[in-house]
Amino acid sequence: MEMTLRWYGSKFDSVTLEQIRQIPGVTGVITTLYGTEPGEVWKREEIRKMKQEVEKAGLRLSGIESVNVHEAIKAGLPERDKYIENYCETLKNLGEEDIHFVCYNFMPVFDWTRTELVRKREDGSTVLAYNQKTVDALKPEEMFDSIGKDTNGFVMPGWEPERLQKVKELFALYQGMDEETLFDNLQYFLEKIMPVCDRYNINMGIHPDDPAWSVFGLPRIIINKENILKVMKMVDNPHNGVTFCTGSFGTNRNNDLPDMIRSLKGRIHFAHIRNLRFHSVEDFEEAAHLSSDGSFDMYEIVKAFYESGFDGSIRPDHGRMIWGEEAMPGYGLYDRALGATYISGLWEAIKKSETS
Ligand code: CS2
Ligand code: MN
Repeated sequence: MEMTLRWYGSKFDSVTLEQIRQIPGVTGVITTLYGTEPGEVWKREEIRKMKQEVEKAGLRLSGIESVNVHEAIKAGLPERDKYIENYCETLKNLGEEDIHFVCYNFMPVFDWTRTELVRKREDGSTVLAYNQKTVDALKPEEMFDSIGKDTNGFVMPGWEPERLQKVKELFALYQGMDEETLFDNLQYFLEKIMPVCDRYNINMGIHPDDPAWSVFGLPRIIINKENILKVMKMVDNPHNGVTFCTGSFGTNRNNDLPDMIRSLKGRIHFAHIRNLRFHSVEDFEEAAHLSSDGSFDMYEIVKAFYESGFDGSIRPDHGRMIWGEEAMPGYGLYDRALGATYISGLWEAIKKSETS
């Protein structure tokens, strides 16, 4: 297991590599080439520059989150082949620069969805939160406004303003699409990229849909145990793996997280660990990582990773905003650093009790 932090690059992140390096136990970062559009080929020189910057700070570039999948691939449009070719070219360039892990998602139109980015908690900290009734009362384009206004001036990945202009067009692509078709489109994509992954030893990790159910009537498939196992089987290659995000799969209270982690043994290449506090099944907020602050048993979750021999990277997912920090919502330094050391502590304790 390697402990990492997500880093948005020196142009976009308020957190520096020097700060990340001082978090005990954190040895790597997960990053991406911000500013590239889905469908674009990543150039080797740019990948190399990014990697050198990270390594110069004494950290490892542990993987990419994300190489985004072009909407034509998800929607199965005729031009998808061109974009899949570009995706393969990007994977090849990453492989040649000795980068062997890539996270992506297969959610139509939207990445993660929250209704509040600064919900105030009783201790004065603020967190991202979700309320289904609020979503039900919104039009998709209004979602961009509500996400856009609370971001502390940061552009939220997945909610770039360019997407707003296209939101209606994008919705039209998925009109009437059922889940089976989305599975087929994912299978088509995976089958085409696996030879490159085999050749360059690249592990792909699909990120679950967040929240793990359909929003605004769009089809969503990476939502539960049955569906994720189906994806593993339909392209049965260890390079076809999962980014197991506890906060995303965990939005659905029927998902038994430790059981899912165990059932995906050998196929989880990356872990996002975060805790949620539920007020009802339709209203939750992102808590501190500790079990005592939310609704998940973090000890059981980390134990399931440990016992299934997980050897990929872990990153503490979203944290609270605390101590007056100004950063991208969910991605401040302080609470994620607390999360990283807490998860490392659980890991150490589990490891020692297993071997004693
Ligand atoms: C992340 C996702 O910030 C987050 O919630 O977990 O945006 C994640 O990076 C993407 O869905 C993966 O492609
Ligand atoms: Mn996640």
